[in-house]
Amino acid sequence: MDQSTKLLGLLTLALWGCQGAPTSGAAARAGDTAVRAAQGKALSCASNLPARPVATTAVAATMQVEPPGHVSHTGMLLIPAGTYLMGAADQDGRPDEYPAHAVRLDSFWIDATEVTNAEFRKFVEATHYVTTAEIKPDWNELQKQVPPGTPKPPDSVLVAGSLVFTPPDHAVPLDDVSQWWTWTKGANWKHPGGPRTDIKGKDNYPVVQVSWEDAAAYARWAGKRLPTEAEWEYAARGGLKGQPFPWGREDVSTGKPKANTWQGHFPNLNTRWDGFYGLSPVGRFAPNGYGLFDMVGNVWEWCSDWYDEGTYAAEAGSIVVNPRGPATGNDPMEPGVPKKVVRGGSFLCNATYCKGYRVSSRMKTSPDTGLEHTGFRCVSSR
Ligand SMILES: [Ca+2]
Repeated sequence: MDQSTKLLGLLTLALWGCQGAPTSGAAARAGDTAVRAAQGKALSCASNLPARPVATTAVAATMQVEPPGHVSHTGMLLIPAGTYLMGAADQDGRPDEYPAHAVRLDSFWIDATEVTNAEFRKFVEATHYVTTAEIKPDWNELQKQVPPGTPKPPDSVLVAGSLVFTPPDHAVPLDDVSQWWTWTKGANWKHPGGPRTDIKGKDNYPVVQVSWEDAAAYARWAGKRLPTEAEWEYAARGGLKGQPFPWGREDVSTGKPKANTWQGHFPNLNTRWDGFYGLSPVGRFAPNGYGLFDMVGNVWEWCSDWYDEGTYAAEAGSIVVNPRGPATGNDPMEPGVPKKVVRGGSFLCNATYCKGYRVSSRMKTSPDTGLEHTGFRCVSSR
C-alpha cells in the first residue's frame, strides 16, 4: 500500500466546504462532527463513529483475498459450517439490522481473541510497516485526489494522529461525539491515548488506533484475512439461535460481568462495575459457545465488508451463501464517504447510548480512521 493510497482517506471534501477549516487541533475535535451538527443531523454512537478530520470519496481498500501459503492455527478456533439467521431477531435493532435473513457459511478458522499489541508488534518488527496514524498527511499528494478548489486544511490538522477518547467531567448531549472524541497529534497504536501514553506492560491488550488498511495489512502478513460481516456475526453468536448476546439473553449489566462495556452515566461517569474503565486485556471474560473471547465489548472489530444500510434488504428472500458484502460502501449519513463495517461494540458502549454489544449491531467507519476503541481479529478459510 503506497503512501498516497493511505493518505487518500484524509480528504474532507464537501465537509470542509460546509464548515470551513478548523483553526486549531481543538477545533478539529472528532473530525467532521461539528459539520454534521451544523447540518442538523444527529450523530451518536447509535448511528455513527467519528472519522479523521478529512474523509474520503475514493478508497483503494477493497475486498480481501486470502493469501496463499501456510497458516498457523495457533490461537484460532474452527467454526463449523452452517446456516443461521443474520440480523436482529428482536425489536431492539437499528433499521440496518433488518430483515433477519438466512445465511449459509463454509467453515472457517477465527482468532480466539482480538489481535494484541504483542502480536501487532511482531508484524511491525518483521515488515517495518508504518500505520496510517503515524503518517503525516501530505497535502501535495492529497490535492491530486480531491475535487478542484478543495481548500487546504490547516497545518494543525494535517498532522500524524488519531482519535482519542477524552471524557468530559460533566454530562453532555449524546448527539455530539466531539464532546468525547478528540483528534490528537501523536496518537497511534504505540500511544493509543496520545503521546503521553504508551503500551508498556500491555502486550496482552488489543491493539487499537489501527485503520482498516492497517488491520488488513496485518492479516495479509499473517496469511489470514479479516472476517466477513456474516462470519463475524455467526462466530459471535457462539452456536446460539436468535439470542441478542454471545452469552444468550441476560442483560449485560446483570448477573456477572460478561463483557467490557460502560456502566454508569456515559461519557462522564464510569462505575467500572465490570472491572475496567477503558480497554481490558483480551480474554478476561467468559468465552462464548465457540470458545471465542470478547466478541462483544472491549473494542469494535473491523470486518472486510463495505457498509451499506440496505445490504440485508437486498439479501433477504433466499439463502445467501458466504456473503461478502456490497461492492462499495454507502452510508446515507455521509454520502460519498465509503465505510467499512465494524462489529461488537467497545468499552464505551452503554445501554443508554449505544448497544453495540448486541451480536447483530452494525457500525461503520471510514477505512483510514483509527480509534482508541477499535481493533480487529483475523480469520482463515484454510
Ligand atoms: Ca468497562
